Amino acid sequence: MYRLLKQEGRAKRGEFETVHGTIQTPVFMNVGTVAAIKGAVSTQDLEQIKTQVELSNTYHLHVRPGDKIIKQLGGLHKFMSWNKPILTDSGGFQVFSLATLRKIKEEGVYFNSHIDGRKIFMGPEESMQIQSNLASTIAMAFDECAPAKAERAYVENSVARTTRWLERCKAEMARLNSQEDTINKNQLLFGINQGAIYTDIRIEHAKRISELNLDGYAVGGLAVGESHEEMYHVLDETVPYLPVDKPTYLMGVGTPANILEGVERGIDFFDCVYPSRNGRHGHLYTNHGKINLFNAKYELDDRPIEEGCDCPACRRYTRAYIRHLLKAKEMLGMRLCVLHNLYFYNTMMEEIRAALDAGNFAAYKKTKLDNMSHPED
Ligand code: PRF
Ligand code: ZN
Repeated sequence: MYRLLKQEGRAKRGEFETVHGTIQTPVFMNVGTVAAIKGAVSTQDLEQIKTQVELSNTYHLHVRPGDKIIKQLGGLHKFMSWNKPILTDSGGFQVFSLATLRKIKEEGVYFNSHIDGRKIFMGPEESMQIQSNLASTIAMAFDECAPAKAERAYVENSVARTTRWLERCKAEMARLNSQEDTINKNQLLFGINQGAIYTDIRIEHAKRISELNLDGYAVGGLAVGESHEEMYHVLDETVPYLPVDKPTYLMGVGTPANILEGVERGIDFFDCVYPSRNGRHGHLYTNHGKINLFNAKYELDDRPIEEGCDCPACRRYTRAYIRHLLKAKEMLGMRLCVLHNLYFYNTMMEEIRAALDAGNFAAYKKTKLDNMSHPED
């Protein structure tokens, strides 16, 4: 159940109640593709860095260790010891970005596993069955994410098929949720809007999927090579056609600036690998822009990554020390950097919610963007 608590322009402040707890939105989901946050971050850590939702992937967990094994072990929550909400992506996007020798048919996608090359078939029903075995809080519909530069005729066909797949996902999810041996009989389903940068296709599709009365709606197919301006334009045109009383999710986005622009355009949920990936490379987010700890100027810097930051890295350690850990390839270096970056994102979302509550999101956004574009030194 989604409650729209407040609106400022199109920006939404909401609350999404699930069987695994209530999610305050806007929210940034922390990515744990294979049921692990990269950078040796544990679920105990997640509890200390204000993580509300963990995100895992259907495709990866199906390939290894196998969703049937996770089901036998009581589902993903129990398996990874995380009792708050989990969203699983459907496999659609990962099949298109990772798998080889792909063949898309009406029934689904034939491809080879990126781990051992074995032949796999995944269609809407298979994706729902795997996600039901994983027993995530929110399952994503099985979609095709067409390349940003795809031709109009290709996108029209692809979106029409994605709509038919969505209807099959909805029917299969209803069937699975009513079965005796299903772990999470309240599993939720989010539909995914596609259409590349063709706004008329996007709008038609948004209207069409809104009629299906799903639990939430994602905007997919963005941040796949188009410009930021094109992405913002698609959101400006499309989000108004998604139900305002349901959560909206911008998949795989993005930088702090992308998130602020997304919130302004009515997005509730975000996810991205940037904070964890950048952290593993020593690139750290601060309120004065990104810093690279490998830079020699931090060799004798005895300040925390960010003055005033309450994350596990900044509470105890200096830039000089974390830089040393990174250079010595000590795992602790990466870990502290990832913890800081996720804490930075999660804290920014908290600030966004507070600004929306107070009715000053526009001012908050401007200040945050100004600060981030002015380096400290
Ligand atoms: N579809 C799915 N997952 C996704 C995307 C999509 O289009 C994207 C696009 N940025 C990221 N993750 N199912
Ligand atoms: Zn910090």
